[in-house]
Amino acid sequence: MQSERDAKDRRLDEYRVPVDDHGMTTDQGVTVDDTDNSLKAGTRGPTLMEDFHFREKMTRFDHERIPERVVHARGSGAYGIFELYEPLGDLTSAAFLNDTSVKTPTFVRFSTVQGSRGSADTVRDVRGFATKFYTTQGNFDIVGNNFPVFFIQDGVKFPDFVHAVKPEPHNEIPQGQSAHDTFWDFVQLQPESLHMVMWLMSDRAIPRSYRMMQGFGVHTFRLVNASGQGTFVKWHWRPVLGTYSLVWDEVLRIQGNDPDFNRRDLWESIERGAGPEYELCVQLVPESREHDFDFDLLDATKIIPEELVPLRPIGKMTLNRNPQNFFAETEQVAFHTANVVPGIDFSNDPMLQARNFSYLDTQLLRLGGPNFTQIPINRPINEVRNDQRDGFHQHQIHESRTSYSPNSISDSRPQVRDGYRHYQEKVEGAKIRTRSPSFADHYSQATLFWNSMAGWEKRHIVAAFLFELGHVERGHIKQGVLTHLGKIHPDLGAEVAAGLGLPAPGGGPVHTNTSPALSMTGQPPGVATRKIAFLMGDGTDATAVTTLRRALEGQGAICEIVAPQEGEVGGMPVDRQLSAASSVLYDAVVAADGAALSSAGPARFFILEAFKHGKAIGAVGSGRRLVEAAGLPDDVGVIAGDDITGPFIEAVAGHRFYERDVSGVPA
Ligand code: HDD
Repeated sequence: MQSERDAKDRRLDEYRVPVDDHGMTTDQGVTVDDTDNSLKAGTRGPTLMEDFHFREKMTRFDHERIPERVVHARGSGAYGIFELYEPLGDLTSAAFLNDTSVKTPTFVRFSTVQGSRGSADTVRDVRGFATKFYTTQGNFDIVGNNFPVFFIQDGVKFPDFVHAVKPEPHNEIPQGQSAHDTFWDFVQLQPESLHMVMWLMSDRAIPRSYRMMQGFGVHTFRLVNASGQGTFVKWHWRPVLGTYSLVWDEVLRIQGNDPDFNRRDLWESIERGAGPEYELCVQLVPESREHDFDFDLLDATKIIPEELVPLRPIGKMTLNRNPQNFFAETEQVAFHTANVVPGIDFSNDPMLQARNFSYLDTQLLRLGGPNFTQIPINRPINEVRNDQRDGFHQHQIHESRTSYSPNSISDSRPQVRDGYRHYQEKVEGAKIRTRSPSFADHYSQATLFWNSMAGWEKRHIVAAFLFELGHVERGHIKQGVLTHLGKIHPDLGAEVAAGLGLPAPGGGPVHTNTSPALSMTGQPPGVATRKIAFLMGDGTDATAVTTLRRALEGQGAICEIVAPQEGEVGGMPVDRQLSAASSVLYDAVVAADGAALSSAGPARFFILEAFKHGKAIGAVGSGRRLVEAAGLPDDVGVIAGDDITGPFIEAVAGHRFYERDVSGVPA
């Protein structure tokens, strides 16, 4: 846990209700003597209207729910701090980007997009990565995702896109899935979505952890320095642990075993004091280079390849504190792309412009009126002073007699010198409803993504298309999507077509450019925070287990002992009983007993399933017999021996053995 308390944490003190032994009162502060029996006329008589405690308790309960977010309803939040590496005065006047001694408090909410509040975490979906910086100049939000592009180019299409991807209106099916007709119908008719769809079909859409995924502000924003000079900027969050994903078959099983998989992982990592860290990086483009690219910087369906404009790390965010109340903090937090501070401004990206309307608008409904900015999680750490007044749930008592400007009675006035000044961009043009021709190319970057994938990434993408299109009922929609896939790359079109039993769509010549940064290969290896299951029973060699366990824990891994019964095994406490555990909740498995477990079906399945998902399998002592009994083929990442410490740790650090042939594995 963090040692010093930041400004936001201290500010929340006045709203905190401590956990203490207290007598119950009504909302009016009147002592309650009985909350289990309503006031009745006689012991078996009707309840009386005058029972104000009953009425209040029931009314408050009846009104507990607020509308869930129209998208990104399912989320998890955490507090953190942001530390700047070096002052950026040449680029921006934003105070928090100029003073390296300041630790800026942050609150982050991660989310899925399609499903409702109670949906499972590990679905194929985009993940939200929204960050609120509580700066001394007010709140600055980066409302980003874990993909750097979006489905549409103009925000006016957002309701169409969301209606298409959400559960279908007649029966509200499917939940947490894009594998249905209306989504793919939108895709086939709106080819601007194709680049984003490639990301969605990749393993990026099933992150191992919120701690192991990138974040992107997506749009081009603008930094403005004290002399009023602007520089285009794209925001990137880069996880220090690297970017890692699950595999599809695994996520389907995690949904049943632990629907809160990502949420729990984030929470537990912070409770253990091993909260995630992300570097904030920027891609900077001087205004003079705005038109130097073969795509438009204002088009949110395009990346700036890192090979063209490298990432510059500017600071680091560490998430170090869990919220104390989910509703008060994580549910009520309100992000908004237009929450910017002096020195940060917008570009004319039409999606960004639309978002700058939508977020405030949606909070007015979701949080019940304009005073949602006074909800503790949303309040800036600096003072709020203006002539905005009244509305539902006004909490402040404004003593001033004037709420208009200018006035000659009190001193409320705009702050001409330090105030937020919008970037002075010269704009002219006819009023037209049209899309810029510079937004017209929908294929090149989808092709770039495909070309940049490793073999296993391509195989997973093809499999994802097959799963998704396999759930589409209408043939013409599948055909429409296939035609686009052929244009992205003939191989992609042909492979998906083969799986669907349809003719290959063909496709024109495509470029062969790659952007190596798009592939998830070559991530920083690491054992820290990986979860390892030790399958143990009465035949376990405790010494071998202890040696390996110490080495793994020394590098920050989390080891759990899984055994047929609770209690102790080999002198060590059992963390999970085998029937309540599943291999999909771990990153690697060590078979530590063969005598008792090799005849146990669940133990053999555990090993086989982990193998299928590309995980490192270790075997110590008689554990070798369990691996043999599971019938594992002799393959990479299956490590048995008297001292497996070095090779096993290396195998865990590499995350997965994607090249394994698991097509014959029955698990
Ligand atoms: Fe959005 C929520 C991210 C396009 C309108 N969006 C929302 C959240 C994230 C994003 C992370 C959840 C915030 C939280 O945790 O409370 N949205 C994005 C990204 C986009 C994007 C990265 C593309 C670059 N969004 C987008 C468009 C519109 C919206 C084009 C509308 C014009 N988004 C909303 C919203 C939500 C929202 C309806 C629902 C709940 C909320 O705002 O607070 O206003």
